Amino acid sequence: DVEVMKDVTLGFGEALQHCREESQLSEDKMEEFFHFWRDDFKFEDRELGCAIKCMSAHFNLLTDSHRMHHENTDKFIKSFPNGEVLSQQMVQLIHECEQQHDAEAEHCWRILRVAECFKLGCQRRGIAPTMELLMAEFIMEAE
Ligand code: BOM
Repeated sequence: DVEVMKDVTLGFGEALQHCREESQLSEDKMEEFFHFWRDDFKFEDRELGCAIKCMSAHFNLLTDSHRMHHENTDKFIKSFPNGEVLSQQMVQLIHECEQQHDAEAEHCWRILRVAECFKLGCQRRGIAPTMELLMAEFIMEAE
């Protein structure tokens, strides 16, 4: 459900401010986290992987080995309206992506690859939020 994914993205994206400094992600590389869903978004910067790692840690979504904490991630997604309709699917998808990229030992690079795989998986399943939906909500929140 694209509406649920929109809310989860905007909620998750709130950690970006906390993580910019730690991850060395410059403002011009990604001013807002929802650009992640743009069709032309490039998964090239290790710093973005570091930022996603930091953002996940901010919400307690990582284990000691820097993999997704299944229970906490399920709870996090369920904390959004109708989150329960997507939580299992999202946890499953992220887990499959982690398995695909398990050979990458460097955490920031691995998490960047997992994020790219997650985005592709969401698009295939038709649960990726549209930019129109994200922009509209983002502007409303800012006002
Ligand atoms: O293996 C480390 C786990 C990190 C997974 C990161 C995948 C998510 C990419 C960022 C997109 C976020 C949108 C919503 C977040 C839901 C948790």
